[in-house]
Amino acid sequence: MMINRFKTDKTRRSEWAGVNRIWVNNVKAELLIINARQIVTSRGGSNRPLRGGDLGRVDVIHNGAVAVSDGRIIAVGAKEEIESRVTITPRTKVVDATGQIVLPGLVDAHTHLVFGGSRENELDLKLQGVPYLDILAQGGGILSTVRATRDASREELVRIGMQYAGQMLSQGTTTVEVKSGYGLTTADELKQLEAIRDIDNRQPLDLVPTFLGAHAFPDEYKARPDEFVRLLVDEMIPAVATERLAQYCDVFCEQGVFSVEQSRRILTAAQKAGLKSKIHAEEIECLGGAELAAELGAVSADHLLMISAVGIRKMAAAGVIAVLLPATTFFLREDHYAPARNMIEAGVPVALGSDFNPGSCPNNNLGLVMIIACLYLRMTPAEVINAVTINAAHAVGRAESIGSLEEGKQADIVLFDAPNYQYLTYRFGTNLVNTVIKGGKVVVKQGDSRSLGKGKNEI
Ligand code: IZC
Ligand code: ZN
Repeated sequence: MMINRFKTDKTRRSEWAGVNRIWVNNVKAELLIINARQIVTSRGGSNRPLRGGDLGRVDVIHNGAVAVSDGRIIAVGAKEEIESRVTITPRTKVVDATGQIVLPGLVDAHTHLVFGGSRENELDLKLQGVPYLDILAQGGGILSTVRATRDASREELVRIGMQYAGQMLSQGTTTVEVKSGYGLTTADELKQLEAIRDIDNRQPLDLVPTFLGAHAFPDEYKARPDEFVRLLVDEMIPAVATERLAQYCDVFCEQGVFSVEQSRRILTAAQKAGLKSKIHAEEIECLGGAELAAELGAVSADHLLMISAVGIRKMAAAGVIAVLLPATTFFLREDHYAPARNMIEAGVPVALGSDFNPGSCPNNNLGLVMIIACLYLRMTPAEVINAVTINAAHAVGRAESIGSLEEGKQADIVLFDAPNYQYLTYRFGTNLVNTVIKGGKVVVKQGDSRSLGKGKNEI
C-alpha cells in the first residue's frame, strides 16, 4: 500500500469553510471518479445533525461520478450529467472505481490518539476480573499512560502519533478528534497538544484538538482533588486558550474521577475561555453527565452506556450529539451497550467514534466500530454510515466542509472494495479501503497485493 507523503495545504482548505454550494459549468475537473457501483452519502445534513428517521437515510447513486477541482467537490451525480457539466482535460486524473463504492472520508469523533507507551499488561488483569476503574484507582490505567507520556518528548509523541494517524488514514479515516489528558501538568498538557498540532501539520489526516486535562487526578493531587480542579480552571484552561491549542474542552465525568459539580466548573470556565464542551458521561455509572451536557449546551456527550430516560430526553431537547463508542464496550467485555435505539427514537443525534486509547480501546479502525454498532447497538448500515460521516463531522464542528459528498465540500473521499454499502458492516476484520482521497489528492492507494497472482509462485 502506498501512503502519499504529499503535504496537503490545510490553511487554504480551511478558507473553504462555509461554502455550501458552488455552481459550476464547464469547470476543469482535476480529478474524476467514475464507474463506482454506488456513491453513498447523506445530503442536506450540513446545517443540523441527522436524527430519528433521517439518520437511516442515505442517497445511493448507481453508476455515478464525482468531480473535484482545487481540492473541492464540484459535482456529484449521474455519470452523463457530470461529464456534460465539467470539462475533462488530458490532465484530469481519472479514478476508475469499478467494483468499488464511494463514501465521504470517515470522521472519528472521539480518540486519545497521542500517548506514550501501551497497556497490554492490563489484559491479564481484566481477564482476572479486575474492573477498569479499580486498575485506575491502584495507580495504573490512565495514570500509567500519564507516566509514559510525561517521559516522552514532544518529538517522540509526534513520531508515535504519526504512525497511528497513518494506520487510520489507510483504514478510511480522514478527520479525527484527538484529546490531550495524559500530561496532567500544564507543561505536559501543552506538550501533548503541541504534538497534536505538529501531527496535524505533517500528514494528510486532519486532527481536531480537545483539551482533556480533567481526565484523571494525578498522583500528586490525589489527596487534594479540588486543588487540581483549581489548577485546571486558573492555569491550564487559560494557557490552552491563549495558545489556541484546542477547540473543545472535555471532562471524564465518572464515579471516582470528576463529579458532575467539578465537571460543571471546568466546562463553564472553558466555555468562558472560548472552548466548546464535550463530556465523557454515564460510561460506567449514571451520574447525570448527560443532563449536564444538555444544561451547558455541550456539542456532544460520549459513551452513555448507563444514560437515564431523563438524560435521553434532555439531550434530545438540547440537540446534544451522542457520540457512541461501542468498540470500548466490546473491549471492556461489558454486557450492556449504550441504548442507541432509544436515543434514536427519542430524536438524539447519534455519531460514532473509535475511542482509540491505550487502555479501554486500542482499536483505531472505524470499520470494526461500524460492525459492532450494527450488531450490538442495533443500528442499521445506513445509520452507521451517517454516524461516522455527517453526524461525526457535526460532533467535531466541521459539518460545513466535510462529512458528505456535496458540491462545495472538501474532497475527502474513500473508495472501498465492496459491491454495496451494506457490505461494509458485513465483512468484518478485513480492511476494504482501496483508495483515500484527501483534499482532492490521492493519499492512500492499495497496490496489487490484493489481486490474485496468476500462479502459486507469482506475486
Ligand atoms: O487511557 O484508559 N476511558 N479514558 C476514559 C480512557 C478510557 C483512556 C484510557
Ligand atoms: Zn475517551
